[in-house]
Amino acid sequence: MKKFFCRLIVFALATIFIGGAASAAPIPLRGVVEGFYGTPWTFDDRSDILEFCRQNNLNAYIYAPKDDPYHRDKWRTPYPSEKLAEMSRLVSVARENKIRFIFAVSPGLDLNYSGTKGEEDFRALIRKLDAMYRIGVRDFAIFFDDLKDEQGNHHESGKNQAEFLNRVQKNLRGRYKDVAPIITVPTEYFYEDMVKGDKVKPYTRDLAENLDPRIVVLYSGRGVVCDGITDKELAEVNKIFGREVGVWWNYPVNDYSLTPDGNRNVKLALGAIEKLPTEKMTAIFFNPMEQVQLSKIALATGAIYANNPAAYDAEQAWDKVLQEQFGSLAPAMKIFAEHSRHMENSWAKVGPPDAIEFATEADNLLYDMGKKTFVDFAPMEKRIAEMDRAADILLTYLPQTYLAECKPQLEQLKRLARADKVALESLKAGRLDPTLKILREEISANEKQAILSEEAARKFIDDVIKFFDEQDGSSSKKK
Ligand code: LTM
Repeated sequence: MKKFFCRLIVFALATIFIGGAASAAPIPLRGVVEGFYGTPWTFDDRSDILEFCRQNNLNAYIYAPKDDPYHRDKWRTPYPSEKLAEMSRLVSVARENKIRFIFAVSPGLDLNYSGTKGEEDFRALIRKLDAMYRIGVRDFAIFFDDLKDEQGNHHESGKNQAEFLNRVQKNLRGRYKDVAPIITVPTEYFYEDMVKGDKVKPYTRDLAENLDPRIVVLYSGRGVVCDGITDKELAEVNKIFGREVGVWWNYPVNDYSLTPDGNRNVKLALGAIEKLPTEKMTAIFFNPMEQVQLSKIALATGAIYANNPAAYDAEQAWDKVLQEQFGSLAPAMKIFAEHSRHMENSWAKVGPPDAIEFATEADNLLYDMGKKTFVDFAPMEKRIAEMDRAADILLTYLPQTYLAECKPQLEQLKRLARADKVALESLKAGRLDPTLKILREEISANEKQAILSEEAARKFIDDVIKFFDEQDGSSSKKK
């Protein structure tokens, strides 16, 4: 009997231990891809991020800034000596922090695949990678994303690209025994672009069929910027490529416009990473914002996710990270960040909804007003006052490095709080205060620099104006 109990305990402990250990398995390759459009990070930003990666148990960084001319537009041109020297220092910082420094080139805009020009281009690319090898880089990536023309077409052959990538990989790994398998992003890099109906499109099919199975493929989910990836979706793409693909995750990147006027970087993505696969994955890279300090909120939650996907709880991780990064300013920062998490336009949708409680309370309030039942204004009053106070606290006490990244957004938060207050007072008084429309215009004018809380604090202003407009409409009809 004693023996039986001993075995039972050993079995229970083993189950807990093995079960726990299995679910706690980190994604093997996990890190940051500096892959956004806009002003590339500086040497100091990158050094800071490499240290941040170590502190958060991320193990890789991909150098792929779209607007570094030597990465994409002028990919054939070697880095000038001072840039190379800077890169060399960066590679040392990565090594000191035990972070894999992955150097990427995006040659797809004008790469030749065959003939004399093809041969010259292959040599030019190898020269570029060799220069990086000499300064200590051992990981390389060749990206083919974003090559579509105005009509949404691309002219790449999947087979040509695969053969090109295979040749690069063979050349490098033939000469250097310490170079890791290369990483790529295809031209059709999101699921909805890989398939037509229930068929894999020819480009993706040919790429997948011909690509060396050791080459790591990254993709961005159902869309370019999308609302999560399920385990099933990931399995589907694994099947297409006949390997475990990795993820290039487009949050918190904010280099795309949220409004038709084309202004980028105006909304900050300050939420947690969420809705990503919980089962086995080979690699994940988070694409950040130009705003390096504020990117760390989402990146740190991404690190928690990548170190234990099965146990990840986005809201919990978000709270923890805000506390760690902002200390006594965390409560104010949480209010600000709550109004700036969701990114959505006609083709992009990602991030938890903004200020859910504010939005729900505002809707309920207007509903009750419409029904002419008892309305309790106090909770909303408190919420708006907190918003205003949070903006003041952050404008006063945030360190300059952070403030430089979010002053327009904090000032806009303050404008929203002021207008929301006038909106609420109007509801209380039963008539629209005309200053609300002036405040709304001021907010709209500033949306070229700063957008927040479109479906919560910002919407409340429109909804209240509409409420009174409708009332005026129905009372004039009655007359
Ligand atoms: O997502 C990928 C693979 N490529 C580009 C990124 O460089 C860009 O930052 C994001 C977000 O706009 N979209 C892309 O298509």
